[in-house]
Amino acid sequence: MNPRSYVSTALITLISVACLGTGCEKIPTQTITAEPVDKIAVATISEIEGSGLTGTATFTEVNEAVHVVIEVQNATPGLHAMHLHTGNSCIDIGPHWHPMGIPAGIPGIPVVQATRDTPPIGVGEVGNISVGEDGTGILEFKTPFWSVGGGPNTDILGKLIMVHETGDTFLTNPHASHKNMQMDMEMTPPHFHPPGTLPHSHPNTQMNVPAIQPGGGAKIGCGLIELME
Ligand SMILES: [Cu+2]
Repeated sequence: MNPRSYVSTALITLISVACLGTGCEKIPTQTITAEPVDKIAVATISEIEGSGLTGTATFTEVNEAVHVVIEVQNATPGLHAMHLHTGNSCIDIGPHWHPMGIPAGIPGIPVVQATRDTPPIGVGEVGNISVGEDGTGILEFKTPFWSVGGGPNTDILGKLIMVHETGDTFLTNPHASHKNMQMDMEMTPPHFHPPGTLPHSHPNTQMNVPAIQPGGGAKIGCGLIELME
């Protein structure tokens, strides 16, 4: 036996022993999973304070952008603002997610409308979903400003998707911080609540609730964005 064939025999023996120890089936499996796979995150949206709203959101990362499909049911007809919040759960929702501060882009431009040339006011300012008379609505868009498990300025995993009772102007961020609340109060016209009614607790079909207001009013639905298993 020459030295080269001796080495080959030794290698084959080593691989054979490795197969005995770990199971040969694992070797081809590892090769297959090295192929890139879509990263998909999902959120199940549940009602807040008896609104009755339900919904789902899916986020699929494709070619450095995220394809988003958000569906809601049992909502009041009209526009409903959606934001991403940083809290731990729908009980502890925290402020809007704004890793780059507000405004990071153009006031009035939420993520759903934003492009690289016209960036959103903030990456947590999703947009307004339009709900029909049957109480359902679908919002579908693609954005380069989010990722599924990417860097801290883009990663939507672990954020909360929040649905509000009305549309948002996306000109300011009323519940991100005290500083922004101050800014919003200066820019927001007075919002009238009749005696005996709770602020922001009414459905937006009533006369005294605008179709669009800064922040979108009361929170009516919430879901945690998690990686799909
Ligand atoms: Cu919000």
